[in-house]
Amino acid sequence: MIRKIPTTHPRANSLIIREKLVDGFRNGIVVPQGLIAHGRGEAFDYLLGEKTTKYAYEAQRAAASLLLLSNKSIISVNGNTAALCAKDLVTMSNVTKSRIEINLFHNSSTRASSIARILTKEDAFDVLGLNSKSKAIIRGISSNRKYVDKDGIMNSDTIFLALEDGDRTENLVRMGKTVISVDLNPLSRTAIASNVTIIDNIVRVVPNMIRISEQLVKKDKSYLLQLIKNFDNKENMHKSLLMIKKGV
Ligand code: PTJ
Repeated sequence: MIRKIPTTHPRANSLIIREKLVDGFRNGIVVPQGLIAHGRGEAFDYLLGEKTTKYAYEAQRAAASLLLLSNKSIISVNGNTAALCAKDLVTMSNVTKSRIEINLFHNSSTRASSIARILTKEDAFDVLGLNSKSKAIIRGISSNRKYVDKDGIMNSDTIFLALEDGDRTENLVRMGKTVISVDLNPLSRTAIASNVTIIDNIVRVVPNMIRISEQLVKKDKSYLLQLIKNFDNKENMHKSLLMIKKGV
């Protein structure tokens, strides 16, 4: 049960996010390490003014274009993202025609099943990452993140992920996958290795991605291709970093 936060509290949004994660921890969705990881993200979010910057928005438009143009896109879900935005992730998977795969750093079949349950409750059509018979291994990764679904991440062309471990991101890019990451830390290995890096909070990114995708899905393929061509990830990340340095 999520503790009620008075909406008049000056830091209400931030406190509500914390409560969702604590609730997710109590329900076996989030690992204790996920609470620590959130703290790191929260500090960067504070420096970004807790809002989507125009650079993050540009990255989201490029990311939505890539997902819409992909044939086999996947949204990778972990404990934190499930606790924070399960419903929106399901909507985003429908709008962008991406499949959902659960992929955990701290692997546990019980937790994966609990996460699948909340996604299914939000009307997820299918959730990958649970079937041991469909398991494939990404070579070169020591953590449990190496276990992926052979019909999902292994066979995908584009992967949307958040709060990700740098080893897996680097390996996925090496395998020729197009990686879109959401990471509030522009200095993380995931942020640096990704093809499109969204420096923003996952709680704002996913609703934005839904709105942007709903608009872009009506556009021609050439429009989306141009949007991707005009996007420079390194420059975009650099500008986000400057915003953090200067203060928004
Ligand atoms: O559920 P599991 O087992 O897969 O575990 C997930 C965690 C989060 C514990 C695991 O992936 C982990 O340890 O992550 P890291 O390596 O600490 O990376 C988390 C990154 O996400 C950091 O760079 C944070 O700044 C960033 N981050 C944290 N919260 C958010 C975020 N980025 C966007 N939105 C957030 N809300």
